[in-house]
Amino acid sequence: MPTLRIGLIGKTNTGKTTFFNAATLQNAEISNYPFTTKTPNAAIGQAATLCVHRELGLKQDNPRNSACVDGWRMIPLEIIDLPGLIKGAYEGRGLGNQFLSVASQSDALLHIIDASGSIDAEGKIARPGVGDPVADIEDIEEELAMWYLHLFQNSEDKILRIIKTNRGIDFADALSEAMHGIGVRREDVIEALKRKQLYGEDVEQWNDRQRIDFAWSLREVSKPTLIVANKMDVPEAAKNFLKIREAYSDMIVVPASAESELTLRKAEQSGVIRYSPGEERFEIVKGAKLNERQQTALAHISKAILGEYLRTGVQFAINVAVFKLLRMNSVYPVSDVGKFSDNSGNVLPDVFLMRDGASVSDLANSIHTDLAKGLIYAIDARTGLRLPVEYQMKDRDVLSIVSASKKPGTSRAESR
Ligand SMILES: Nc1nc2c(ncn2[C@@H]2O[C@H](COP(=O)(O)OP(=O)(O)O)[C@@H](O)[C@H]2O)c(=O)[nH]1
Ligand SMILES: [Mg+2]
Repeated sequence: MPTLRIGLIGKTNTGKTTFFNAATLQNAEISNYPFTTKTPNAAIGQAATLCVHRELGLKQDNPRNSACVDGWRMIPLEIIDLPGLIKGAYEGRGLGNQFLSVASQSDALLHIIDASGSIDAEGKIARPGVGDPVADIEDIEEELAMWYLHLFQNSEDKILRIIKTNRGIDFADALSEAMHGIGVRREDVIEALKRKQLYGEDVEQWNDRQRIDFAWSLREVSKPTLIVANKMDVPEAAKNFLKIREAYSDMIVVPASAESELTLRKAEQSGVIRYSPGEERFEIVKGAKLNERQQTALAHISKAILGEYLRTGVQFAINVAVFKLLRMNSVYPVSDVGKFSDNSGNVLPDVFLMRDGASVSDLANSIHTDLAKGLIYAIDARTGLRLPVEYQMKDRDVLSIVSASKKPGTSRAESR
C-alpha cells in the first residue's frame, strides 16, 4: 500500500508548522512503520477511523501496520510541511518552488489559513481582524492554478506532437504522462475537460480563457484540497469563518485550532490529561498537578474550542481529507476468517486504505503480487460469503484472500 501523503500549504504564519507538529507528535505508537520518506519536512501522522474489533465482538486486536487507541484504528500516513528554513523567504505572493514541491508530492492538500485575520497579505503578523483570509485563499489558489497552466502550456507542443504521431494515444494519455510527476491521472484529465465542456474539443482551437479554465479544473480534480480555518481560538475568527464558508461553498472548510491540539497532545504526553485522538476529547487525569498556565490553557480549549466547535479540527481535517476527499475505504485483510487473524494468530493485524471502487484484486496486488497472481476469490469474514475478484470493497470490510499461490491468505504487507 503506497503511503498517502497530505501536504500543508498556505501563507506564512497561518500555522502550518504548528499543525504539522500537532499531527505528528504521537507517532511513536505506530512503531514498525517503514519510514522511507526522502523529504526532511515529512513526518508520520495518522488517519483515525473507528476500528472494527468492537463491532466484531473481539476484546482485543493485535495491530501491526497501524495502531488501535481507545477503539480508534490509527493508520499511518505522511504529512508534509514546508521546510522551516524558508520562513520569511517566500512571504505572500510568489511563494516559489518549495510550496509547489509540497503540492506536487501530495495526494491531497490541507490549505491552512489564518481565520483570525492575524496576518497581513504578505503573511506578516498583524493585529487580529486586520487580515483578509478570503483573499489569502484566493492568492494561493491562483498560484496553484497558474502553476498547472504553466506546466500544461510548457508541455503542449510535445503533447500535440505525440498525439499526431501515435495512433491510439489521446490528449488525456499524453497530458497525464507529462504531468504524472505531480499526480495527474488520465481520469483526472478527462474529468477536468468534462467539467469545462472541453471534452473532445480540439486543444489547438482553445482560447486563453478555455486554457485557464482547464488549468483550474485540472488543479481541482487532481489535487483534492480542503480549507483548514485555523486559529479559531481567537475571537475574531468566528466572523471570518462564516465568510470563508460562504465564499468557498464548493469546498470543505474545517474550523481548527492547531495550537490547541498541540497543547492537548503535549499535555497527554506529560500525563496530565487523557486525550482520545479519534474523538479529540480530553479529561484531566485524577490527581494530576496542573500549573496555572496549563489550567488556563485547558479551560480555554474546553470552552472556546471543544465547547464551540467540538474538536480542535487537526485530526478531523486529516480524516476528512482521507475518507471524504480521497474517498478511501479501510479494509482489513485476514487469513483466518473465524479468528479474524493472520497465520500467526494476530487479530486484525493490518488495515489498508483503498480508494473507493478498488476491487479484491486491487487489494491482493497491494499486499503482494504473488498473492494477486494466483487469486481465486475472497471470503467476507463477517458473513462467510465468497466474493468475486471484481468485488468492489466497502469501508470496514474484513476479507480473507484465497489464492492458489503459496502462502494462501497471507495478510502481511510484505511489499509497498
Ligand atoms: N492563536 C493561535 N495561534 C496559532 C495557531 N496555530 C499557530 N499559531 C501561531 O501562529 C504563528 C505561526 O505559526 P507557524 O506554525 O509557525 O506558521 P507557518 O508559518 O504557517 O508554519 C505562531 O506564533 C503560532 O504559535 C492557533 O491555532 N491559534
Ligand atoms: Mg512553517
